Amino acid sequence: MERKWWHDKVAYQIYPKSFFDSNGDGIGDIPGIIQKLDYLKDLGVDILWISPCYPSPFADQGYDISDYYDIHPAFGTLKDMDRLIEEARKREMYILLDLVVNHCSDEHEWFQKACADPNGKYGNFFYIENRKDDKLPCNWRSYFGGSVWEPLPGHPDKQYLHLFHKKQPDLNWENPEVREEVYKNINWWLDRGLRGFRIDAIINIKKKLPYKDYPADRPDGLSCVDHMLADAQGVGEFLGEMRDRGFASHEAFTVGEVFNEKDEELPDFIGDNGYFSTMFDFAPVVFGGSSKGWYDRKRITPDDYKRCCFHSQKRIGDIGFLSNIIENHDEPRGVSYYIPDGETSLHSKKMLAVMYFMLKGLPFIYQGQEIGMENMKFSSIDQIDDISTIDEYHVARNAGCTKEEALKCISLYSRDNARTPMQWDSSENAGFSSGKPWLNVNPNYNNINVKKQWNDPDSLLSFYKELIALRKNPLYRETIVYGDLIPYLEDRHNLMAYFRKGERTLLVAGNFQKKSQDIQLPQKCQKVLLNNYPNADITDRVLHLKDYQAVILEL
Ligand code: TEU
Ligand code: CA
Repeated sequence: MERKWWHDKVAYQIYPKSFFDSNGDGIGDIPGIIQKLDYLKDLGVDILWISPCYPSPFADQGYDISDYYDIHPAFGTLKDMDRLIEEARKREMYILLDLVVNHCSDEHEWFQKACADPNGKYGNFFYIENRKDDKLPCNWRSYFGGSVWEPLPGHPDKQYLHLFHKKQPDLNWENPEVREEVYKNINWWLDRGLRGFRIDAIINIKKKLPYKDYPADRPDGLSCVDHMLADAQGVGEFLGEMRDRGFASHEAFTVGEVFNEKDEELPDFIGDNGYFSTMFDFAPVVFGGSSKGWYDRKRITPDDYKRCCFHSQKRIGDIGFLSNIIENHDEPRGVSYYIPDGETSLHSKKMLAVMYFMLKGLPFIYQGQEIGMENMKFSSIDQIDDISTIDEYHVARNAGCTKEEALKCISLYSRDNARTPMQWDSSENAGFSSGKPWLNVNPNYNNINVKKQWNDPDSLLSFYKELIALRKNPLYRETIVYGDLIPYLEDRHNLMAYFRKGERTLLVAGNFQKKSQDIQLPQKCQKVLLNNYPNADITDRVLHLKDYQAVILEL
């Protein structure tokens, strides 16, 4: 694996709408991000991925873009974005934006023009089909529920394809003119000083054509898009072209949101000169998923979590560099999800942090994760904004769940868990906004906030700072960034332990339960590098781990 400038960095995801509101309208904004850059710098992060902040009707919270060359006025202006890029650069930080090009908004002028003249140039920017005796071209189910086909506005005889929401029509990547538009946009942003992109939902750009049905997997007679994607060949041609025509000239850093990739494709995706610099490891995220819906999902256990991480590490080997996460804006809070119910504590939160952060790869921190923000307690479906959660609620109800059962399962997985405003301090609205926040603040903000944790050496935030500092410590950087990952005592229940072996040998061990357990050390411990307890109890090479204790030892 070729070494890259970004391998030893730490990345951080900002969901701008919920990060920091500088003008009291209840919506986080770019000037708000600029005000918090020093906080992020002091935390130690280098690369900032900012979820979409382009003009958008917000049907899917900005993942429905109506202009790729501007900023939504609620977030600020292009000038603000230029200033953010510049202020970040001064602090040796790098900005990534979200590249959302599987689809645009139905309010984008391309789609408006396609509706005005479906047979003209822009009709071919989308997937538009004639309607024949009420039979749909295929039975694919959109990610947010219902058929992927929707009547084309103004043309009852035609319909268009949307794998996501009906306000997110899919762009026709088979049309070279569409691809040219995408590359033009990529270069336009890179010319402005942007360092790169997080690439949204990219596997979806290749459709299996001509349209055909797949086996129905729910009573609605529709079939999850995954079946079609598994069957579609040739996404690599588009991705290679995008790399060469879009990313290459500026050596942009890119992180792909890739699901469903095949093993043999990994070198093409993130090997040397891959389509992307890196991609997220979603193995723990998708674990337990059910084609029936969230209500049928299997909850991940600590042993499952460990196996997912180790499996990904083994699979990727030295091919490339994965990006590791415990949460993002599409997922529940990691501490509420990966730690069994009732066991969330400062110790267990720190343990989870150590476990994922020390894996080989690029660690991403999602806003609020560093202070241990938790899932929201939703008491009614009316408190939910997210379209995906609302759909899953109805899926659960239609499958026979009571209101309470449906609410319980969507509360566990809802994307809104991660989208509640960032908790800065204990003042009104958690210091996020002086106005009414667009989404309710989690009422636990008095206990969980940045201000409270910043000067507390025992806080989760201070612990994250230590973890980041360790990754950058010249004595350990080489081993933490490039050392091999070798699982230790892999089959031990509720223990996650692995070596990082490079210049030095480190042992990372976490007791993923309240009950203490002992492990035999293979070698003498030279030094305790990090510990979520004041002491590491080691006698005769036996390490005694307390309730959710995690340590990083140098052997
Ligand atoms: O997510 C892509 C994706 O595959 C989602 O369907 C994901 O599985 C879903 O959010 C689970 O509820 C990306 C973005 O991260 C997401 O926020 C967008 O909604 C989606 O693309 C469409 O742009
Ligand atoms: Ca604002």
